[in-house]
Amino acid sequence: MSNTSASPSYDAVVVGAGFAGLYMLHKLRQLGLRARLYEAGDGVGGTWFWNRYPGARCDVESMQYSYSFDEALQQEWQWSERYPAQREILSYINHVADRFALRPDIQLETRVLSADFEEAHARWRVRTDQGDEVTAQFFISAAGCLSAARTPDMAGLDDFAGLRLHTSAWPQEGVDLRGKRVGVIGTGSSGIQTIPQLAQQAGQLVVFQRTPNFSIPAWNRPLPEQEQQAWKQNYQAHRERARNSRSGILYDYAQRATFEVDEAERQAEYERRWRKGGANFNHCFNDIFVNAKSNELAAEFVREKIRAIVTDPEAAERLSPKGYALGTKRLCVDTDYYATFNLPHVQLHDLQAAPIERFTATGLQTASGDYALDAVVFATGFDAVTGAIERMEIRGRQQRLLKDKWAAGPRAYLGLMVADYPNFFMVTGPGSPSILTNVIVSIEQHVEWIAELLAHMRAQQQQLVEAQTEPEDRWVRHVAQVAEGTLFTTTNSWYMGANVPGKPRVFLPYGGGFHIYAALCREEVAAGYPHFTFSPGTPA
Ligand code: N01
Repeated sequence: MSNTSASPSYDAVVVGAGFAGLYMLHKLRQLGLRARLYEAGDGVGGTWFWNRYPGARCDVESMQYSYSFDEALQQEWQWSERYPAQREILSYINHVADRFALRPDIQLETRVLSADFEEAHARWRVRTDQGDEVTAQFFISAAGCLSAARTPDMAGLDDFAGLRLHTSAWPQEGVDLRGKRVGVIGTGSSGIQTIPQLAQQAGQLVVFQRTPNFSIPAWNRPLPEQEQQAWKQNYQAHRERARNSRSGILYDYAQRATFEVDEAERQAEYERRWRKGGANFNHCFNDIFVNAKSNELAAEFVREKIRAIVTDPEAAERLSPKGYALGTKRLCVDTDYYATFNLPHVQLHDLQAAPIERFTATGLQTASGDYALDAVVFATGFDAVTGAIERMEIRGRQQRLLKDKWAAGPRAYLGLMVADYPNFFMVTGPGSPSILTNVIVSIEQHVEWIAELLAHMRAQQQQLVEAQTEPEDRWVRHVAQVAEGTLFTTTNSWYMGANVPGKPRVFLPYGGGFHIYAALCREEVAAGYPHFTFSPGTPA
């Protein structure tokens, strides 16, 4: 075992300079801890640094998609639109990095390769792709839920001589696709946002769709100063109400079930939600995620909208999702998505009818014909939630690789800590509400919970903390049981790990609601952390 004294040492190493990592760093510094944050990109921003594809925009409204921890910050920042564009969010997060003077502790263009818990010293040894080797008491992953991008294995891909792009690794300098023949593979949130924008540039656009998705219009618009000011006057109260909700977002959560109202009232409610726009549609009735019949009515309403928008009935049918419940693949929010298929230079190719056979130097071949393409855009998603954590070689007690411990699915207590991985924390880890919520609300709750635990350890003169195995097992079972009571488990989605070949089919987030989860975390603290083991020094 190597000698710890030879390596630079920190109190904490944090991975990732997105919303989670930056706030974690800020809190660590407030505790007086020496921290090093490693970030693979050459700038801060995480998701919003990488996903620069045309049309990238958040589907949580601007006034809610921001930090709440600093009153002056939330009062001073001005948003320009109802839903923030990628560029504006990236400016905001850069502003935060400067405002709280975080940059000196951030090392960019550095990817963490491994972290080993060395039992003899009770410290983590962290190695990076830039040759750094440091030790730290605490190792904290803020690597993101949707940061390990996926490009599917496709025959002949390396033969393709045209431009190959991924929505989550869009070139910073932009790409000129004017007049080009462009193919897009994938119709999830990223594809649905970028397709209308690419259609404005491309000479010809072919959309390769495997599974159609449900999408609700954003009705994005400028955000008037007056509206912002009105919101800001009650900012803390709005934030508090959001934290007391299931998604951490101020949606209009229905109190009624679908069949408690008659057909006319139901349709009126769907229509009202459609006109309001956004993912609020998911909450039109309170049984939509648990009752297949209720869900089907809402789904059929959206299909009717698609049929009304798309003028070619055959294309409308192919764009209409069937065979899975609305919202069980993440509901998309768009600007002009379905209408884009009315444009004469936009073509929809149904991969279920004719799969891609192979790429060639000049395009790709499908079972029903060939396409000549100058550029291909992969909007094919991520190895979600666990991907970025598992891509690091994290070894806990007995040098056990976390990926091996998670071979049958991730295991973590409250999604925060893993038994046998002392002093290792995850922000928005598997088994926490994370991706089912306004992720910034979840991030703040996790970071504050971790910081409180570290302060507790200091007060109690404890050096090590780890989750116990039995509570972890119980939590993993509970997360699965909550999911089993919903329609989510009936669909092949990235929530279920189903988009990555060989990934265990496990519902990754905790679906019981942010408010309930946060209360459980508070109970753990109030009871004196009964499901964790503390130790004052290095183990024998
Ligand atoms: O990825 P996805 P995404 N051949 O996994 C298809 C967040 N986000 O980047 O459904 C052909 O949803 C795949 O098809 P199928 C948000 O949480 C938020 O779009 O597996 N097609 C699917 O259509 C979102 O849910 C925002 O059959 C293949 C697509 O690629 C999450 O990120 C914006 C294929 C992947 O869709 C991920 O969204 C953007 C193959 N071999 C993203 N493999 C907002 O805030 C995959 N596909 C608005």
